[in-house]
Amino acid sequence: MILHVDMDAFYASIEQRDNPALRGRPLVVGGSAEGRGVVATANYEARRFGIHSAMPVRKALHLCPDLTIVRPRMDVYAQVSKEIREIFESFTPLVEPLSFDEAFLDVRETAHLFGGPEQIGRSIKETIRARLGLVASVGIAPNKVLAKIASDIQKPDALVVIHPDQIESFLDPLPIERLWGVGKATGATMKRISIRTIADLKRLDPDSLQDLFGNSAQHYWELARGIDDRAVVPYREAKSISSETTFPEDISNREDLYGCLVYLVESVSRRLRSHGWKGKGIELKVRYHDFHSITRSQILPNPTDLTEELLRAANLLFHTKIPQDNRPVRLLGFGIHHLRQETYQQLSLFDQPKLEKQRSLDQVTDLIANKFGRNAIRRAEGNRSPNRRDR
Ligand code: DCP
Ligand code: MG
Repeated sequence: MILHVDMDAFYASIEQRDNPALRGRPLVVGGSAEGRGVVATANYEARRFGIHSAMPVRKALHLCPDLTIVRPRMDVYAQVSKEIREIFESFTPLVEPLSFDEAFLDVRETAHLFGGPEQIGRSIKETIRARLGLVASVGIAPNKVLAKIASDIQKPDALVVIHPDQIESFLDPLPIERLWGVGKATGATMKRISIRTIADLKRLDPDSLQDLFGNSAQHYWELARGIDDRAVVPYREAKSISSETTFPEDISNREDLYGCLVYLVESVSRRLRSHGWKGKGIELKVRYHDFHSITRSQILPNPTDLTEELLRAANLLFHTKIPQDNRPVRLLGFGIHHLRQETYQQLSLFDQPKLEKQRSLDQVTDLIANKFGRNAIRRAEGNRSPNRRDR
């Protein structure tokens, strides 16, 4: 399970904590009313007047003449942010901060140590309250998108759990604005064609989605079903390199598909070397004709930048973790994450000569490819890729 933790009225709650005279009254943290200051956040008392983030302070005062306006103290908020992150990290090393006041936590490996995901959620809330005098909302769900929606839906002071068998009944009735990443413009587009709830969105078939949303079609198809397989990536390991191909025509033959994978691995590992990075995590993504996608990942014992090693790992993932059926595939992707700049070599003496040979081979092929182009030199089992998107 993934947790999403988000502090309630973050800046405003800190101001009220530090100044008891402000408690129980409508308050915003923001710029000056004389200038063109905007509201950074409003406490829940002020929200009752319709005041919200990004509203001009002048307008907020108009809505609530009694409003207290406090200037931000960013250094204090940064310190609190650091303290909540330490609390998160006492429950799992896999913490991905999204902003000052929110983070995803992957607790799949550590939940059993603390009495399960729900108990972790409660303990985090209690620890934040006891140590920092602040209130957090927690969403717990099988993935990031759902956890993010869950933490928001009953704010403030909420703890919302979505179990796998509740995903559909939870999502279906929600207004589409609840979907993470659906902004005002997309929301308005959807409403024009009578898509108001997530259930409405789910009824659109892939072709209509493609017509309406182009490149984002896949994204919305998955969102509407609560599908999201992105990993929680701790901040310091956030760097990644990947490359993916959408084929001009779907590929059903597994050998052809493997050829494309070899191509992708070669180009990703070349880019890895050009940055002087090594990577430890590899990820394979397959999207089928009907928009279903699967990703399979693996952590290698040691970080590497050798094409041969990455290829071997990708080969194994491909042949053991991807169904070897003939379902037509529309997109294939390969990525490397957990990157770091490696200045020393950590090799067993035993492997050294073989690895040195691989390194020389990579150096020579990189030189040739840089000079004469990508297709001048490639592995025999690799395909040329007609259409590639790099990230
Ligand atoms: N913030 C800002 N400008 C915005 C939005 C937010 O400066 N347009 C700042 C102030 C918030 C903090 O970021 O306190 C966290 O943002 P949230 O969206 O989580 O809002 P709050 O924590 O204030 O309220 P909520 O209880 O809805 O999470
Ligand atoms: Mg918040």
